[in-house]
Amino acid sequence: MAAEPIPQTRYTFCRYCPAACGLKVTVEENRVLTIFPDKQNPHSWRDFCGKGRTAGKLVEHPRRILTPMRRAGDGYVEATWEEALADIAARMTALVARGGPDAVGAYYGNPAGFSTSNLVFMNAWLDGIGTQNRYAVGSVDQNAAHVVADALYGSPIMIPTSDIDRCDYFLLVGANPAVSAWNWLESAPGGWQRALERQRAGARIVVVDPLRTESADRADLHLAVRPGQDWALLLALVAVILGEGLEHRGDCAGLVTGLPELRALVAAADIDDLAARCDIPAPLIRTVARDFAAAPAAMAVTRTGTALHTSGTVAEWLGHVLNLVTGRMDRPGGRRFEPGILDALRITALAPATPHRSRIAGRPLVAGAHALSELPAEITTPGRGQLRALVLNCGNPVVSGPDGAALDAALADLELLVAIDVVQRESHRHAHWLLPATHWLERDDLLALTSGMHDEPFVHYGRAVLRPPPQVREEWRIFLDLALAMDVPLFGARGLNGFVRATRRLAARTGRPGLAFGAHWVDRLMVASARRFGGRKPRWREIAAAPHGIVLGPREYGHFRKALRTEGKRVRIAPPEFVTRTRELLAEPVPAAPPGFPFQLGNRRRRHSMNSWLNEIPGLHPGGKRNDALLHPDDAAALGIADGDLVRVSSPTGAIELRAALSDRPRRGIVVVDHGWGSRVFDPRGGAGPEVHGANRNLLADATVDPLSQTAALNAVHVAVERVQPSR
Ligand SMILES: Nc1nc2c(c(=O)[nH]1)N[C@H]1C(S)=C(S)[C@@H](COP(=O)(O)OP(=O)(O)OC[C@H]3O[C@@H](n4cnc5c(=O)[nH]c(N)nc54)[C@H](O)[C@@H]3O)O[C@H]1N2
Ligand SMILES: Nc1nc2c(c(=O)[nH]1)N[C@H]1C(S)=C(S)[C@@H](COP(=O)(O)OP(=O)(O)OC[C@H]3O[C@@H](n4cnc5c(=O)[nH]c(N)nc54)[C@H](O)[C@@H]3O)O[C@H]1N2
Ligand code: SF4
Ligand SMILES: [Mo]
Repeated sequence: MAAEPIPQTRYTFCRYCPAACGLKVTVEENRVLTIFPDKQNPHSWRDFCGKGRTAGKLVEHPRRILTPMRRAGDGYVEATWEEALADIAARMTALVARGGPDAVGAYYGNPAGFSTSNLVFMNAWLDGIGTQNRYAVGSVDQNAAHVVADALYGSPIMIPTSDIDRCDYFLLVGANPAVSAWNWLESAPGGWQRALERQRAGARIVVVDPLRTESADRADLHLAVRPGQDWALLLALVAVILGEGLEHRGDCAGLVTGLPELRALVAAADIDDLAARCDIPAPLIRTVARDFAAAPAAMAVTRTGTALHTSGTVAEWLGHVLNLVTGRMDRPGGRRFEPGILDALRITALAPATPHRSRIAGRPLVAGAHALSELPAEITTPGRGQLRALVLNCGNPVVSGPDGAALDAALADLELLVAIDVVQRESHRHAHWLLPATHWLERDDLLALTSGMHDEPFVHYGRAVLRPPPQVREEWRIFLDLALAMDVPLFGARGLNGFVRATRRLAARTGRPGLAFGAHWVDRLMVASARRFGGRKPRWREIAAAPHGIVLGPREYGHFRKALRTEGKRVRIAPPEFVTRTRELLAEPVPAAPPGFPFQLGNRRRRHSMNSWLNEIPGLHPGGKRNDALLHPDDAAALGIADGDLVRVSSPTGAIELRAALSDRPRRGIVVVDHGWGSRVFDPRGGAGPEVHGANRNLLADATVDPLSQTAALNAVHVAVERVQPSR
């Protein structure tokens, strides 16, 4: 009689969002039975959500790509890896021979950031080719934070973390942590619950958002700012603090340079004018400024709501300035610098990107990549350097980025489009090749390069809990194989390819696959260069043997100053380009709505969506798999729109149709549409029609960017709203 299969319990961490929640997974015959939070995880035990709970459903997605698939007419046929790699390598090599290295490029999306091996090997391959056609999700997300960190602190990745448990005053600007968890370029597991605990102990929470969000519901004060005008609010707060002498004398004298330039800027600003711009009464701004400055511990936190605007970098900068002038950097309850297990600042500085300006727009790289909004023109405009072959690595930019229609048309124009993904989504519809990627439940990932984003010194080697389907491969392996097949030197370093081949031969001869060069080598190298904690270096063996991860020590203060990569280790508080741009904003009126487009398009996330994916997963969004147009009842009444009516939301760039939902949560004059919906999921294996839920609000956004960070102004779109038909 065959033995009954026995469920096994395994531990790992979720890689959907930076919270990196520890998971307890029960597995039977290589299938997930249950996923629960890992209460033994010393770092993340407080957090968990339905996305992590249902992760097994994406693994078993009925439309999952399970083998390489080659386009054949309107459909796809299965192919072997040998065929895929040979064809892609030959075509890319020919394109490079014809048009130079920039003929081949890549866009990488958000999930790539949760896999160190993916990013390391993708860059090794791109460096081998020598292409500058690199595009990243940062230009629809976090570029403002990189640009500000680089200018103020001397490294684009020197991003502060939130010291939540000691904070007395939270100023949350353009963030909705009740839904999105406390993360952007930082992560504080259970961050929102921890902030609420502080509130119960007397701390105050102020939420700045044009929408009364779930976070605003719990706040002591909600400021319904005019969208895109956070910079004016933050500048006014700084002006009050400096004007009334409420600044932290020690830090203003000893930690920063450029204070006279900052003072000159705020002296030129008029609080009443700024108040009118952000539409928050001046007396209220003064109160917030005084309370913030007087709180024993406080932090200002800025996020995507402020960043996705043409003024995003200025707002992000002024958020840092507010913390700096009130002495909140590197003090309990403020914003700390967490060095992480590796000196990532030094590692990135060792391998700086070659300075490069984009061919058409002439803009520099930000954190090693060009802006997504430039991609369509770089594909369609002839000339040397024209992009002809593109890899989409964990991305869905047609839905997550601006002007998806233009990008979709450009992708159709490529000679070669390769998508590495779990399923075929909207952006992959013109792909010549679909390459099957592992789900994170099927791969090992070391939280290494991003460990400084966590709010305490933490390391976790997340193990695969499932064996991947036989033809599914990890991204690092795909990039390594492509580099070998194209015969381009990995990392741009001569000699490495020969070494890799030699290790592969050795592995084959000895029957020990671990001897072949791969991601686990890089993981070990990283641990070998780890910092000391409590006088001791963490060792590979102990990290590899710790299923719940290891908190390496207490939260420490004092690393911020040491980590600065500026002259004299002083923060450059008033970079001239930020000051100049602020003066420009001060000289301009609040951007007026173009005729015919009186509304501003707001944006939201939902607890159970992850940007443009997971919406189709069964069991998530029981309330309805679609996004609505959220309108204030007074605005709706003026337009003759009732709850549930079908409405058309249009801009000069595009139009979408969806249902109206009336609510007093948005401020008047905005219509809020959740992003990430309206992405088709195709069925390349089964050939069934696409599945789609909701509408893609980013079709309404054009290629306008914040000039300082090149971030798409996705939250600054002006639109019209009209009723299409009465509700049934
Ligand atoms: N209007 C508006 N637009 C926004 C935002 C907003 O707030 N408002 N937010 C922006 C932000 S913050 C972000 S981060 C971007 C996201 O932009 P993107 O990263 O381009 O898009 P995602 O929707 O995250 O798509 C991720 C893709 O990766 C695939 N994937 C998931 N896991 C893996 C894996 O392990 N390997 C591989 N190879 N593929 C995988 C998914 O199936 C999906 O197709 O969207 C931005 N767009
Ligand atoms: N459930 C879930 N969690 C996620 C994600 C997800 O897709 N789903 N994505 C993850 C990712 S990639 C990221 S980067 C983080 C993002 O984390 P957050 O930045 O906190 O993201 P949101 O929840 O979109 O909150 C942004 C808020 O900004 C507001 N806003 C819009 N325009 C303006 C404005 O002009 N000024 C101000 N002050 N506010 C404005 C919106 O109304 C919204 O409430 O979340 C992560 N966590
Ligand atoms: S998606 Fe949910 S379970 Fe996964 S890391 Fe984020 S908060 Fe945790
Ligand atoms: Mo993001």
